[in-house]
Amino acid sequence: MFSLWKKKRSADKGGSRKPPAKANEQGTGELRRPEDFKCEIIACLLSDVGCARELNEDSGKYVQPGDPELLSAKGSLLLVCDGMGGHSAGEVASSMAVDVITRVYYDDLDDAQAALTKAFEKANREIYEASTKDESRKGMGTTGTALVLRNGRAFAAHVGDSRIYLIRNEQIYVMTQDHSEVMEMVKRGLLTLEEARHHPDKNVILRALGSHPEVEVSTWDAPFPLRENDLFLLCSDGLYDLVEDDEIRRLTISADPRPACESLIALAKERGGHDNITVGIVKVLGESDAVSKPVPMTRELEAAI
Ligand SMILES: [Mn+2]
Repeated sequence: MFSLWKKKRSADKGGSRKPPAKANEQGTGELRRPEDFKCEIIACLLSDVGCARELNEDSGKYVQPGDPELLSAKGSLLLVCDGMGGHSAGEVASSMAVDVITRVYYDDLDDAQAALTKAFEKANREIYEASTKDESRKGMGTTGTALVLRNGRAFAAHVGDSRIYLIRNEQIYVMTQDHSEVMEMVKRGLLTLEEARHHPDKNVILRALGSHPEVEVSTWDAPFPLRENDLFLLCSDGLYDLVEDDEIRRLTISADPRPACESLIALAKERGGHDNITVGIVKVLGESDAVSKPVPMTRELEAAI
C-alpha cells in the first residue's frame, strides 16, 4: 500500500489553467545524431522560502563538471527536492537527497541513466534509515526530480510531485507525471486536469524518497534528444500551484535563466507564496555559442536555503 503524504499547504488559489500539452513530444527535423550536437548550456537555480512558511524545506542543486571527461561521461545535473516532515525534518530530508543523489550519481561508473536511478534509490534508503533512527525525524521524506543533460541528450529521474517542463518552439510540455492522488484520479478518468488543480486532496502525494525502504523511481523510456534553444524548467509545487503553465512558458522564454527564475518566483510570491518555491532553468545554446567558449570550470549552484 502507498502511504499518503499530506503536505502542508494553505488555501487553494482560484483561476484556471489549460491541461498540459502532450509530454515527450520531440517534433521533427532533427537530422544530426544527438551525440554530435555539442551544445553549451546555461543554467540558474533559485529557491525562496515564500511568504507563509518559516523554513525553506526545498533544496536544489545544479552541477556542471569542469573536467571534460566527466562532463562527457555524466553530463550536467539539475535537481529539485521538496521535503516534508515535522519540525525541520523536511529540510533534512531534501538536503540529504540532494547530497546523496549528487555524490552517488557522479561516483558511479555505470551507464548514466542507471547511475541516476541508483542514486535515487540510495537517497531513499539513507533518508528512510535516518528517519527510523531519530524520533524527531520520523516520517520525513522528500520529492526528487532530476534532469541530466549529456552529449546532446536529456534523461530524468522522478519521485513525487516536483516537475520538469520543456519549452520548445514556444510550446510548453510537462515531462513528468506527478505521483499524486489527484493524478491517479485523472488517469482513471475520474477528474479532469483542471479539476485536479483545485481538488482538496491535490497535496496528497503517493511516492516520496524516504517514506519506505524501497522506492519506485520514474524515468523516461529513452534519452530525449536535445535541440538548440530548448529550455528545461524544474520546479517544486510552490511554483506551479500559483503560476499557470502558460505564464511559466512566457516568463521562461522572455529572459535568460537567472532573471526568468527571479520573475517566476516573484510572481508566485505576489500571489501569496503559501509554499516554498524552487525553480531551476537550463537553456541549451547552439553550437556556434558553444565553440567560442572554453571548457567550463566545475560549476555548482546550491539553491539558497
Ligand atoms: Mn512544496
